[in-house]
Amino acid sequence: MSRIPPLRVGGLSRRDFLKVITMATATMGLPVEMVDKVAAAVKSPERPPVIWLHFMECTGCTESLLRASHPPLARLILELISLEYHETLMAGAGKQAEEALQNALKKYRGKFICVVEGAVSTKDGGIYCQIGGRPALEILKEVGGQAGAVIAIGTCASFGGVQAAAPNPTGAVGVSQVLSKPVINIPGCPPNPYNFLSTVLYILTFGHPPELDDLSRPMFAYGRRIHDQCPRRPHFDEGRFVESFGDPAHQKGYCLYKVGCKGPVTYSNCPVQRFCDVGAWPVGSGHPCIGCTEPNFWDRMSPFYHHLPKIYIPVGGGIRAEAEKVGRVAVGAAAGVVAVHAAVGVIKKAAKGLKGSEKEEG
Ligand code: FSX
Ligand code: SF4
Ligand code: F3S
Repeated sequence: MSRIPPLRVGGLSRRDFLKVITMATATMGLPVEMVDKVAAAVKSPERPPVIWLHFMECTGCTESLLRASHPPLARLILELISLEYHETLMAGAGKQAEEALQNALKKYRGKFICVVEGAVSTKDGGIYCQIGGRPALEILKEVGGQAGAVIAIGTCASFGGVQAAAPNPTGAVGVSQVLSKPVINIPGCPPNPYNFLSTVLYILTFGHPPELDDLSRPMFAYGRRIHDQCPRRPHFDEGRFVESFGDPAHQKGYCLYKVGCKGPVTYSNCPVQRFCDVGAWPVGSGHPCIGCTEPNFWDRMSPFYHHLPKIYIPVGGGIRAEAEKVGRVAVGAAAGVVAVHAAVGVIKKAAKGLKGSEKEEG
């Protein structure tokens, strides 16, 4: 950042700007010294064009990004990218919207980021999810196929989500099961907006995506189990469990394992990267984690209020190896990290050639 700091950055007060950037830098697991570098990437006029597709979902992913209770985060995301098409946010509708999509495809072919929200129906030619009379399956192939990089936001787009729960009547799948190119997954139902923002910021700052796990999720956000970061963990280790909701143990904030917590087999940063301004997250609010960042969680993690059969309550502390096996069951294709790096490199280069933004600096 400059020595004489501007009062406003990209429409945000300098205070709000720094707050969001510092949080995003911490989310990436980077030291505080990197805040300057990340801030410089945000202030750069290179804004990657984004085409944002909506398929089978509840729109909670967009809602969690843009919720009114935290406007600086939403504003920064909208400043950071050049949103060319987004059905929830755009003013145009019908033919006008279709035109906007086609124009953006022509203008930014191979250079835009395709963000997908929602699962894709594949059964019977994908007819169970259509937009403007076209199956989502066809739209995804057309748009995703021309994108420089693809990000699946939310568990629906990453792994199919609730739509893919048994018996999955529409043949719903995640984006990576349709496209034959790498996809970065940001799961969660809904995902934490900072995980999305930090992923985009990481790409803009370093010119390549962050390290990904075997399910193509950024390691900085999904590299550790809920259970290993949970403030209730000392109760688990000491065998202090909630037996039923509302009992004295629940009121004392004991471990929720026996009432169904899937934290031992769920990989996410929820305990440290909480939601909303009040720092809420399921376990912190007294509800078991239902494993919403994991593939097929509607089937694998339910019944939600029963503990996982393969995990034992430890005698003498520690989690048994069985939990590790259950937690790392990979479902669906994991994208190759090298290929993702290459694809995003194209975006970074392309963004350099794009017209600068109108960000305020004064
Ligand atoms: Fe899915 Fe997004 Fe769950 Fe909803 O739109 S990840 S249903 S909370 O939010 O796609
Ligand atoms: Fe926390 Fe759940 Fe693990 Fe208990 S089982 S320590 S509540 S993550
Ligand atoms: Fe989802 Fe569990 Fe986090 S339910 S929001 S992964 S605590």
